[in-house]
Order: sequence, then C-alpha cells, then structure tokens
Amino acid sequence: MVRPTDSYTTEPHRVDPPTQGADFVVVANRLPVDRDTSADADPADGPVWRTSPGGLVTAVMPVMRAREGAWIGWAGTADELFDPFDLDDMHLVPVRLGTEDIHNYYEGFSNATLWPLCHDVIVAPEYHRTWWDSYVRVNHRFAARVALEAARGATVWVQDYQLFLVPQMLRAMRPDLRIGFFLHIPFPPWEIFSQLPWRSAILRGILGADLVGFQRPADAANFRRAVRIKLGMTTKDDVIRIPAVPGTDEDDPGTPIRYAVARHFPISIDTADLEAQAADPATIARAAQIREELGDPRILMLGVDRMDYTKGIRHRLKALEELLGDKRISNEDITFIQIATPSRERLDEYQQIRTDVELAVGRINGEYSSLDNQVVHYFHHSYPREEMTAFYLAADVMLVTALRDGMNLVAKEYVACRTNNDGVLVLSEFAGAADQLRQAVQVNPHDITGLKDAIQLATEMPLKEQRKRMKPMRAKLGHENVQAWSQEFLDALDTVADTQDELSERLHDRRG
Ligand code: ADQ
Repeated sequence: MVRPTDSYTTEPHRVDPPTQGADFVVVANRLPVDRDTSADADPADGPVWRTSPGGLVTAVMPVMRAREGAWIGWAGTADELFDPFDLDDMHLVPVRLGTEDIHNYYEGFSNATLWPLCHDVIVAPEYHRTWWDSYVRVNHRFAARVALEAARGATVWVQDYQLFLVPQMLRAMRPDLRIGFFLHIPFPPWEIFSQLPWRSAILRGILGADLVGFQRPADAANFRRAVRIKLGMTTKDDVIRIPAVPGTDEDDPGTPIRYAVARHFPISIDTADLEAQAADPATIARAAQIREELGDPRILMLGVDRMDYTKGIRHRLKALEELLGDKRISNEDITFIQIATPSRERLDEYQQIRTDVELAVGRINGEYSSLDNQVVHYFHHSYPREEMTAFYLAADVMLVTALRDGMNLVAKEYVACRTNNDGVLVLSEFAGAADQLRQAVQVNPHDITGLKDAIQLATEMPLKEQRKRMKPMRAKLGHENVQAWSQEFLDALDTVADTQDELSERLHDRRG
C-alpha cells in the first residue's frame, strides 16, 4: 500500500504506568541545564551541569520547582546518554540525540522548516522528507520516555514546536494522562501553514493534547481555523470537537468524541525576582558603573536578543544609522549596546544574519564613533542574569523590533527592572508582548521611517511621559507573571479534562 505523504506510522504500543512515577512532567526539547565541559570540571566527578539561559527555561523553571516534577529533555550534547539526575529540586531525565538526529530533527525540521514557517516565512522554510522522518522518530522517542516516567493519571506539559507530535503519540501509549501543549512561537495563518507537506499530521499530533496554549489570540484562532479547514473538525469559541479515532465519521453517533480547548495563555516573567534583583544595591552600583565606563552617555539604548533573523536587529541598526546620518540624533549623545546571544550557528541563515549585523555595526562605528564615544557596543555572548539586570537598569531606551516573535520576554524583563518607572520601551507590534505592554512606543519594524520616528521620540521623551507609560506596564506585570501563567494553564488543563460534558454542551450550544 502506498502511504500518503501527510501521515506517519510508528509502532503502536500501550505502556503500563510505572509503579513510582512523577505526578507532573514537563517535556521540552532541552533540559534546563547545559553540561559544563570547562577545564576545571573533573571528569572523574561525572558530568557537571549548569543552568542554561533561554525563554522557555526562564518561564518554566519556577513551576518545576514548585511542583517537584520531572523534566524530560535533551542534554545538549550529541550521542551521549546520561542517567537521570536531580538538580535544584528538579528530577531531570535526559533523552539521547545522535549526530544525525541533531542534523535532521533539530537543526533541520525544527529550526529550518518549522521555525521560519511559524515566523512569517522571513526566510524560506526547507522541506525535506529525511528531516520529517527523523522528526517523527525523535518525537516518538520523547513520547516513549514520558510514558515510562509519568505516574498513572499524571499531568504532562509538552513544550513547543520541536515536539508537535508528542501529545498524540503519548495519548496512544498512555490514555490515562492529562496532556497539555504550549506553543512558545507564533502559529501561522492557514495560507502559510498549508505549505507544509505534513500539515495534517502536525495538526493531529497537537490535538492529542486536552489543552493547547498559544501566546496570542490570533495564534489560537489560526490553529482552530487550520483544524477546521484541513481536518474538517467543528469548533465553537475555543472548543474543538475531536473524533477519538482519526478518520472516522464525526457524525456517526457511535464514534467516541473528545473535546480539546485551544486558546491563548500569554507567557510572562518572574516579575518579583527581577524587581528584587533590580533593587539590589549591587545591581544599582553595577548599572551606574556600566554607564560610567561608557563615558556617561546622555542616552543609553539597549538591544538584547538571540542572534536570529526574526528579531529585527538589522532593521534597528538601519534606523539608527539613518538617524545619525540625518543628524536627528547626535553621535555625541547616543550610545547603543547590542547584546546578541549566539544561536543556531551551524545554519546558513544564522551565519548570514551575524555577518549582516557585524557589518552594520562596523559601518556605523566607522562612520560615527569618535575617541570619546563609540556609538555601538556589540557583544556576541551571553551574560549572567545579574549582569543582564544591570544592563536593563542602565538603559534609558530599550529596542525590541522583532519582525515576528511569539512573546519576547526581553521586553517584559526591561519593564520589570524599571523600578523608578522611568525608561522607554520601543516595542514591535509583531511581538506577542505588544498585547500586554500597550503603553510601549509600538512600531512596525518594516517601516523604517516609522521606526526612526519612534526611536527619536523615545530618546526625547520627557520623564513625566516616561513614568505615565511605564507605571501601568509595571503594575500589569506585577500580577501577570510567570507563576500566574503556569497556574492558569494548569488549572485550565484540569478543567478541560474534568468537564468534557460541559464542553460538549458548549460546542452544541445546548444551553441557549
Ligand atoms: P526566545 O526567542 O529565546 O524565546 P525571548 O522571549 O526574548 O526569546 O527570551 C530570551 C531569554 O534569554 C530572555 O529571558 C533573555 O533575558 C535571555 N537572554 C537573551 N540574551 C541573553 C544574553 N546575552 N545573556 C543572558 N541571557 C540572555 C522563545 C520565543 C519567544 C518567547 C519565549 C518564551 O521565541 O517569543 O517569548 O520563547 O515563550
């Protein structure tokens, strides 16, 4: 029999719950740690681990600690399988990825197919069947590992686009589990998503979850529309009616039906922790020192991003360069720090963005820097959290100009650190954070003229106006923090699992 492209087969198998499993399991591509292979780590002591940076980790770590669960993910090195271990109140269970898996599943299908597809096809997604086959295999490996770790009836929270197929695979292995899925990146409109040769399989994979969370209402709406168009399922508001056996006639009264919910749960930050760090005298002193070392610029602007083509770093440098060229801002007044964390460096597109950024930085400095003031300071490495907080505290203006971004935690971190309610956030309307941070100076980063105006406005904004905007944003993040985010998601997951009858009524609108 010829197998259609848009499907896959894996060994179907039921797995018995372990006698001693975890009641709460997070499964993500990466464990929240990196292996420390530096010279001072003695191999005789076994592997040494340190906490790794990144949006997902920042967001889920506090939840893991509070619930004492297990975290299943890749340890970040090729071809090595480590035993499960405990660190900082978390039980960590490594999943092995071989060199080929990393090439095909991770760098390939995850980061060169799905990532650009979900970010407005800023660069062209590549579709390769070998990458897809590897994606299916690796998702199955993750699902099988969860099936062995999760206690009977446990809650499993699957994270992000690398694991789209895990919810459905896991449901087949362990129908007793409560499964939530959260997508950290945007879900594209059907007109773009429909390019994907494996679009039905991906939609069905996600729909194995009881609750599917997105960053923005538009992402959830895009997903529900794709489900209606491609899978022919019925939706009402955020409820989706799913025939339990794929391919069966939904209207056959004998077909078991289940209901899933797909809606937005905008992720946030550990606001109290950041505020406390920003109020620490050591951080305040470090922020003052940063400014002093830069020669006390009148305006210090900051950009903090992974080095990624979605972040709009080129656009902001272009706007800055033109503003300097037009003499609308003076090179005597302005210093711009761009921190760009190395990211996915083996992919061509990422080497290209790095080259472009570095050329632009060199050009601007060559043209506009003097012995007294280097206009752009560019750092291509990551910093400890305390140092990041000091940068946020030191900066008068924060530039977040993403061309498309699920949320953008940097924007929220900057706001949380502005304990004096001063400072200006320039924020792309294409970042999810724009839904919550309404008082930011919002921009369309493709519109360079508009971006220049926004940057100029930010550099000239009176203190009173700065405070008027910053205060409500800080207040909002005070309660819309990452703890509330996870609580809301997990409460909603319980509700979906516990109230299938009510959801059925909602969908058929029997109440009215
Ligand atoms: P990312 O694309 O990685 O996350 P972002 O939300 O900005 O983007 O998170 C980056 C995190 O890394 C922030 O906490 C930031 O402080 C930290 N960071 C960045 N550069 C750093 C550096 N040089 N040194 C130390 N720390 C650094 C993905 C999605 C986002 C979504 C998050 C969370 O792409 O849209 O907001 O997941 O859901």
